[in-house]
Amino acid sequence: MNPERKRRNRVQGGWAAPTNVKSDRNKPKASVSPAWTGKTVDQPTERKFVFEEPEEELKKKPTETVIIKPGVYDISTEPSGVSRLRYFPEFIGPQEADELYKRLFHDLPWRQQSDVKNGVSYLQPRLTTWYGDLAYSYSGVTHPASVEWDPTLLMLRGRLDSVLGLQFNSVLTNLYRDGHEHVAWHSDDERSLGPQPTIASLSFGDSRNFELRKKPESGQDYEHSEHVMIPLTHGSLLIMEGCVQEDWQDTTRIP
Ligand SMILES: O=C(O)CCC(=O)C(=O)O
Repeated sequence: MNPERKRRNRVQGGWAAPTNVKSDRNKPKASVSPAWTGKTVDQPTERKFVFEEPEEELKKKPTETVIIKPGVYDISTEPSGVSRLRYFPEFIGPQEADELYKRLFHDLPWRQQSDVKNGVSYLQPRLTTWYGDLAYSYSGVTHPASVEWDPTLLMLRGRLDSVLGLQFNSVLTNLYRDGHEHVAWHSDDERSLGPQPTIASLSFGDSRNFELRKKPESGQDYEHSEHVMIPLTHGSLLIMEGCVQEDWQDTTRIP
């Protein structure tokens, strides 16, 4: 294998106007059954409380949905509306993807930024660049506005705009240099991105796992929430739209 392909480079572009994914916010929501029931049993002389173990079904971790085929996937329809993924595993053919990978790897001004979490500053486990009309801030990192786009990114933006009919306004690129580099669980829900941003992720280099987990409803936890996994391949495109950033978190790790 070409040693450069061992590095995981991933280009993520951008944020557009809200999509026309239909919300079902006003539809009635099904009620949720309680997780366990305590049954009272009448006794002739006293009332006895009999505890029943929760049914095994309700305690089980929900299975993970794995997406590998091209298509449109509505991964949830509540609480805020439809959360939609669109996946194109071969958006860019392998030869062109090799060429684009090399150009992005060599031409972009990659930097390792510092995040701040709970008052402690640490180096991000990846390199990034940012292009956009506005500055972008998250976790104590600010990428200043940068309107002089790299030509390869500009070309890719044009292709996304024409295929998807959307006007992307910014791009955050991530370079994962080895299997230890990653992005931790988060949502791209910063106010500067506007409500229900559409995010297009283009990937180049080795495949890596992109995971989503549903934000739990009250009384539940992430361990028992729904999970979706997509092994993002060289040249693939993933679109996240509708309520994905509102109702889900994502992370990426090398398997
Ligand atoms: O590289 C990826 O696919 C995930 C990156 C990401 O979620 C982010 O930078 O916000």
